[in-house]
Amino acid sequence: MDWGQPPVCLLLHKADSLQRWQQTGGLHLYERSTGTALPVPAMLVQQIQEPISLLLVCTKAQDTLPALASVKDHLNSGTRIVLLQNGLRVQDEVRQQFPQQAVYCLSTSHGAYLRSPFHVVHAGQGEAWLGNLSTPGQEAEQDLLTLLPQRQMQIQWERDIRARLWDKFAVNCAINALSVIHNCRNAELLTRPDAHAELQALCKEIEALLMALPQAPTPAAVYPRARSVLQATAQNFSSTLQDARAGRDTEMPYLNEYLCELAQQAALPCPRNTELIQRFNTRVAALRAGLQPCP
Ligand code: KPL
Repeated sequence: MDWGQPPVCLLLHKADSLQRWQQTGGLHLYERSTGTALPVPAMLVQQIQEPISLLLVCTKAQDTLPALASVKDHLNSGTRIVLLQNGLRVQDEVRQQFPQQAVYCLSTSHGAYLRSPFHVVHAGQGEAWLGNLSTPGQEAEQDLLTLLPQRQMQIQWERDIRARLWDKFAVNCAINALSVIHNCRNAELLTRPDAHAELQALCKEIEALLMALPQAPTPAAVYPRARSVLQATAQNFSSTLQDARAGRDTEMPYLNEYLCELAQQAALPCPRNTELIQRFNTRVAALRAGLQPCP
């Protein structure tokens, strides 16, 4: 991927991460059989001197608010914040806590995993949608699109980004925890008969919940969406499996746990999701006990 023109700076929190970045020579991206070095500059958050005009927040959902708090003195009313997290919950929290800034979401189903720190494998061509969360219904903001890798990631403008977030949320609720329980690549949720049967039943419950939840838009059929994402990212390990294997916190409080919270608020039963969360927790504990390396 050739990132191209705009001046980009990676903001890091820890001095040892910056040192590793310098030793690694920046980001290394592997696509098919090609490796590309992207030697973008990096600095520690404490070293920022100038106001930030465009902030891409590429953290996990649970790290988003602390990451924003760490740079808040460098944001002004002209700063645009682009969020790349799974789920829906943290996006609303950011919008509420940063009313001065325009908040955008980039929702993507591209598959990617870290081979080692700062070495990223692009493991599946997905979709990418960008939209303004603060002011829904906006026409395409071309200047923002040109600052992002629009062509390389095939980013399309979305006037109703909230609907896309719900759509992706449903797909992540169907795939991510299940891939941890079966400890498998995305494709295997379609090819292993036991996993596939569970996927279908789970999709059915997620779809029924989305239909019944007052705040959710009418869902597209969840199983066909999940299947096409799994096919497109067949060789990928879901982000939740990567986190679980590496002993990191996962985004489950923002995925199936959040879905169950919404269901409970609306007095809707969600037995499959509840059981999934229990099995997921057992599996994560087992993975932690035997700490397996990153795929
Ligand atoms: O979003 C993903 C993730 O892993 O979090 C998918 C689309 C499932 C790709 O693995």
